[in-house]
Amino acid sequence: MDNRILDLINEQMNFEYESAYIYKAMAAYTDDLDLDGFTNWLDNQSIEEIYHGEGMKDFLQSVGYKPVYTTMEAPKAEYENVLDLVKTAFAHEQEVTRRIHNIAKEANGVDERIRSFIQWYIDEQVEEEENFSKLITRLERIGDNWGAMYVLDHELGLRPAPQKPVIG
Ligand code: OFO
Repeated sequence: MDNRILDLINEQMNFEYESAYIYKAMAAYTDDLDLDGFTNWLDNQSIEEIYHGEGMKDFLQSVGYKPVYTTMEAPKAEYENVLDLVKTAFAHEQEVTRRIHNIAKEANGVDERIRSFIQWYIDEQVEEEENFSKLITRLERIGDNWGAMYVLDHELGLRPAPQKPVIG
């Protein structure tokens, strides 16, 4: 297998774990505002990111590549408000998408096993971006209306803990 592309997957594995860390810090911010639904949603998003990282770790190990764990930056702890937080999360997901597409581009025509493996992540990113993009729209409509905010918060509190997906 092409080690240069496996290195990119290793890098992305670390970025997925870093995403989990970022969402934990975001959950700490919303918990501080007593928005329990947002906190639940972000905590579950963090678990999902761990699973994304695990999928890459499992793949690397299955092809005999020993994963390397790198240093993570301390995540941002403060935001202007919840809309600012969700916009930051959306921008983060766009960056994840860019990196995943880059792996696919590098693997294309070079290693079909890697190209096929990464397809799951390409599809997943469509949903990831859509989730945050919809939240931005809803929060922009809500504005300073805390009654409407609590309706959304209640809804986000219903997100169940994710199951480990079958990847690749
Ligand atoms: Fe793993 O999709 Fe978000 O970061």
